[in-house]
Amino acid sequence: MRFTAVCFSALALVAVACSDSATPPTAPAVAPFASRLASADRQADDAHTLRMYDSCDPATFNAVFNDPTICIKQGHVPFDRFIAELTQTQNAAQWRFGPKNVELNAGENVFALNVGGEVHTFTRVAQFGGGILPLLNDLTGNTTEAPECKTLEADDFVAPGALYTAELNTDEIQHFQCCIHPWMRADVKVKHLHS
Ligand SMILES: [Cu+2]
Repeated sequence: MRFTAVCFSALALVAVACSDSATPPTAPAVAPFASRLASADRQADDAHTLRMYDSCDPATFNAVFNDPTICIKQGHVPFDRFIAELTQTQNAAQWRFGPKNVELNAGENVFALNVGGEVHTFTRVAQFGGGILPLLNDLTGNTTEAPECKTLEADDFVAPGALYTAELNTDEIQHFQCCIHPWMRADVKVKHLHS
């Protein structure tokens, strides 16, 4: 089955990239996740922070990949409905960055806090495009992969409850997307102080 093979290998890569040890995956306890998220939420400055949302249903997502760590927070969208929504609309509306537009100064940091149950990335791209999972690219019409998604490093994968930091450059508009779910997108506009 092409989907399982493709996604399993890509997600296995994510799992390897996020883990320092070769121990087999075990279901993470809810308490560490909740406390990690609470601590990251306290650090987050709302004016500079986007949140990364999803609504994965752990029972069905984890069963598809036979991996209890794919989705570690209770969401409401079973895997088959996620695929059906993508097929019909090229979008899974609850997988998103919010807000989608932020205005900040060049040189400031923008933070992305993962409040979902899955791993996401917050990757600056010159142009929005496909990510690292061919099936999700195909279903959402993102047939050209964003080159920045091909050079991700281990610390570019943002675990549930984790806070990712990107420093803004001077480009007037900077595009950020998830390289796993390429319809998750946001624009940061850089303010011009002296115009
Ligand atoms: Cu994502």
